Amino acid sequence: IQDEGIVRMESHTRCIVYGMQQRAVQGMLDFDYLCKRETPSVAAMIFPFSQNHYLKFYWGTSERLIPVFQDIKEAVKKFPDVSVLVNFSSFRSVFSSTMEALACSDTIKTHAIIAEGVPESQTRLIIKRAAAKNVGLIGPATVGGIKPGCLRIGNTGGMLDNIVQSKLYRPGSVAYVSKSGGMSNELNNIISQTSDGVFEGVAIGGDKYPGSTFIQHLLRYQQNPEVKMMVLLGEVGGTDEFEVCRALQSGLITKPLVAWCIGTCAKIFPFEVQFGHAGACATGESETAEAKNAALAHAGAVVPKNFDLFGQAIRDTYNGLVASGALVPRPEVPVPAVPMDYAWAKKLGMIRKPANFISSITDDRGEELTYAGMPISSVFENEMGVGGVLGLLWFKRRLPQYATKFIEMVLMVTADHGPAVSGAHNTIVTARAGKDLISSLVSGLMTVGPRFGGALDQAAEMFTKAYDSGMSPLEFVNKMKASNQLIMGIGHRIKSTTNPDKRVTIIKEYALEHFPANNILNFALEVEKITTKKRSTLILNVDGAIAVCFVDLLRNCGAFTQEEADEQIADGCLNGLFVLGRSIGFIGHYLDQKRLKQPLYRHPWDDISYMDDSM
Ligand code: Q5B
Repeated sequence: IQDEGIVRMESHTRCIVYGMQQRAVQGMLDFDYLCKRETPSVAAMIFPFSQNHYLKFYWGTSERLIPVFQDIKEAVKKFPDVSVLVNFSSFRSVFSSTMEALACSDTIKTHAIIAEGVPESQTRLIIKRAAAKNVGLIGPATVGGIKPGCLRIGNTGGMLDNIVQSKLYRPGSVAYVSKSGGMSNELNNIISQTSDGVFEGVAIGGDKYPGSTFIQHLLRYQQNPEVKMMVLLGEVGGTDEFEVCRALQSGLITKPLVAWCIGTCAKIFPFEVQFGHAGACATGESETAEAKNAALAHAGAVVPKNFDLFGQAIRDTYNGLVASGALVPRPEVPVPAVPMDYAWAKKLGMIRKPANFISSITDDRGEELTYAGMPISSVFENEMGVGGVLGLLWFKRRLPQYATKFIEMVLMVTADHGPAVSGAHNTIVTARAGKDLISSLVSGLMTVGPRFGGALDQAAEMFTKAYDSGMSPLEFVNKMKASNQLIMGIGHRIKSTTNPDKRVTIIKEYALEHFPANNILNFALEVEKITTKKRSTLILNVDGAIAVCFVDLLRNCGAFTQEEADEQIADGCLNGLFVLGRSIGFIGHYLDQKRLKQPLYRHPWDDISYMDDSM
């Protein structure tokens, strides 16, 4: 047995991380920073599914860029100092990525393979190829390993506060090897409480064919003068512990070894139990935890009666070494400050900061999207329709049914008014110029303004102000004329008293029948009587009718105070109704033009009057 090809984690050891494991990489860098490493242990990452790019990570409180390569060959070439590959590929792809890395690199000396469930046949091929190249393996099915002051492989050691609690930011005198990655965390904790701490720990992984064995790591520890005692945590299944027994008996291992094999409870079952790890199943008496514990004790390891006494056994062994002078406890160093991620600190309620953004209408953070506090499923259960949703999102109110129906009617009557109106025309011309749906839609919407479709807000304001001031409709018309102002919501290019706008009739009649009050509408209808006497086209148009009815609705539906209703109008919600409704038509025109395969539009010369105003 020789230790060639097994990982050597030094304070200058650098890794390449295979896989888009940003949390793990950040965890490794945080560990480096806690240990006061001079350089980040992660040199680069590999992610075959994206182009080469950089990712930003914290280095303490500042930030560093780590390159991400698509191709492992390129990364290896760029970083010849890297000696460890931490491979997070899934069990499906880890074989090919490991083989590729073994083939393309002579500088990577250790592979940590994290994936669980790697087919045994593939693991054995990896082991064979790695041995031929004198490359050490940790895993598969492992978290990796940790060496305080030097290197943390992947997520070994858990959260940062756990690393601090287990004093993994500085080396101790105890080195361990464990099968289980999860239990290696427990060992970090136990060893930190019962000795001067962990010097190094490796979890070889729970598969039947681990890439490295207990004895390989124990022999490394045996040869390292800084390791004063060793800990082995095996488990039921496999026979690797017997190699350790032989090394103890032959004198290859002379340092104190505290050992335990987990799985003694297997005897309670009347059949062979397969525990969580693929390799954790005794296929014969010698593979039981009892048999291996007895053999280890017989060979000279310190083996407690049960796992509860494992910590005590480590403590007694450690104290004995200290008492004999064989071990001088490592000096304590000040506990380093742990830079805490903002998101984590906020979750723990430790920090606060004023938000740059406030939003009060929707929330998608929980299990279910909410509209003004109402879960989306309730929106459907209550059959709220588009009108109800608009009420929730625009006004944060659950409006009565007659109101939500009215909103839907508004969207329906404003949906389109033919291809000749300004907005539809623009949409069509834009579509025919080869632009996309959104550009064509936006081009149409840009025409919505005081003359076309965008008169609702001002119409509502003018009629409401006049009504609230107590002036008569005639006084209002005269006042507007005297100040040379057009009355918004009055007048239409083609509709008139003789060619009435059916849309206005629909809106008006619904409001008169269903709304609790129609003060502003009635005022506007009186104004219309006066203006149409001047000119038959000066009717209450669709913008005006919707606007005045909406003021009546918001003021009288019971969901708002008058101040709240007026504030909603002043904020410009009414033009929003036209924009929303007419978007349906503009999109229709865009799709129609595409369907009809219409060519580029060019306005005919004979429809343009060319004038020379210099004469
Ligand atoms: N006069 C709409 O004008 C239009 C007057 C007025 C007092 C008024 C005009 C206007 C206010 C804005 C408004 C929404 C530009 C219209 C819509 C959606 C649409 C569109 C569609 C759809 C029409 C002739 C004479 C002049 C003017 C006087 C005109 N308006 N007096 N108050 N409001 N209205 N916009 O026909 O003495 O002869 O000089 O700006 O509410 O956009 O279908 O097309 O669904 O897509 O070009 O329905 O009324 O009339 O400007 O030549 O004026 O009437 O002072 O008097 P016209 P003009 P005089 S709905």
